[in-house]
Amino acid sequence: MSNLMDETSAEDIKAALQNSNQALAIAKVKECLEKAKNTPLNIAITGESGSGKSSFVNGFRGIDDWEENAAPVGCVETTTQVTKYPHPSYPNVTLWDLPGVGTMKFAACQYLQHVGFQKYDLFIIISETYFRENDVMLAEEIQRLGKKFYFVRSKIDNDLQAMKRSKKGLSEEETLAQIRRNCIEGLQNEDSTPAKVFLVSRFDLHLYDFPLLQQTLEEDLPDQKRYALLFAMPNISLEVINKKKKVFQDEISTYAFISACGAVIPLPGASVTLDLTLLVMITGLYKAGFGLDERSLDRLANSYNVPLSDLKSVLTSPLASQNITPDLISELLFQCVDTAALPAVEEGFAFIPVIGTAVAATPSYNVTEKALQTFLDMLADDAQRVFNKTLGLNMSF
Ligand SMILES: Nc1nc2c(ncn2[C@@H]2O[C@H](COP(=O)(O)OP(=O)(O)OP(=O)(O)O)[C@@H](O)[C@H]2O)c(=O)[nH]1
Ligand SMILES: [Mg+2]
Repeated sequence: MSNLMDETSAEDIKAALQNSNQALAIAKVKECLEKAKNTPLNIAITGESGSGKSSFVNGFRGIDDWEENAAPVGCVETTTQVTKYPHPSYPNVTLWDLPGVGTMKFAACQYLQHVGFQKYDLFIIISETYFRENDVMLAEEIQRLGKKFYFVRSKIDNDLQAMKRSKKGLSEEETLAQIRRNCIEGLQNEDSTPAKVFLVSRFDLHLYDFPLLQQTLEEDLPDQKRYALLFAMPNISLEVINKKKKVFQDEISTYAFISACGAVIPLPGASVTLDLTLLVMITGLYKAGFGLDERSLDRLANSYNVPLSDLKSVLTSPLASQNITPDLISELLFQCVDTAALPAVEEGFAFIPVIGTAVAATPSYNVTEKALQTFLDMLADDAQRVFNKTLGLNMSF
């Protein structure tokens, strides 16, 4: 079954089908997908005043510092409040902008109680120079409380600029290695294993260690939260786009199953019945997941300072460039699936009591599966084009 479905749910669905209770099976599948979509992920961002916490919160959510819902950046007055910033497209993913431990005049354990450490899945500790005693104590306390932490060294673009100006003759790689070494040495004590430090520029998230940070967080999170993170991530690499595609791909059979079970709408001119509204919904999920909806494209254009019209000019799929409606979906269905070649009568899938074999034999299932695969390919290709356009690359597909 789907990536997003736990074993207990899969068993419940099987049992419902074995009892010929299709309505219950569909309700269960929908419930699972809903649960996966709403899995909360809470990321706490902490660090000294001015280290770039709010900028990181914005960059991570793929929004510009000057947007309406942005965390205020470059403020003279440091906030002592914990502030919540939900992701604009995936509000189940929240970044929490915390005051720095140094600004609170608390010991690490009191600080963590004060900011309500229980609600966070992980902590990111940011510094624009090197990590201080406060940061190390905070990390130890986070670990003692059974949570994970990650050190981020911010404003790497500034360091690289400064190195160029200094005429010391260090290459970019040598400069990065030196910064990394300095940070790690500062964090080391006799009995600790070497810390990992991720070098990041808020303005170039696709460069340096941000992709590695994203991958590390993903690997450390349990399944449901991993998917929540993946979809909230800006498309900072082709790999991220491919990972999103893979998760959607693994769900196709589940969606096709629901569509075939809930096959109430005859597709005009064809011998199959489909749940077209469901296809509209799923294709909408793909579009939003790849950041191809109007709001996400607009945010991307703002963040990278590129004209929105340039980004839109590379979209080739009508699913990306137009509103997704039942009419558009059925039009595309006729283009991508040979519906006329399908048998006129559907087999009753309730008689075969196992998911997969039960429904996979029906034309509705086959049409939905083929259609979703084609729609997914179209949208993933457009996401790649937009990514390449954004970075000013000239890769051909
Ligand atoms: N060049 C560069 N500047 C950055 C980067 N990240 C943040 N800044 C700048 O650093 C300054 C402080 O950034 P903020 O994000 O406001 O820092 P903060 O940690 O939230 O600050 P407080 O809320 O005051 O504690 C702003 O002028 C940002 O534009 C970065 O990666 N590169
Ligand atoms: Mg701030």
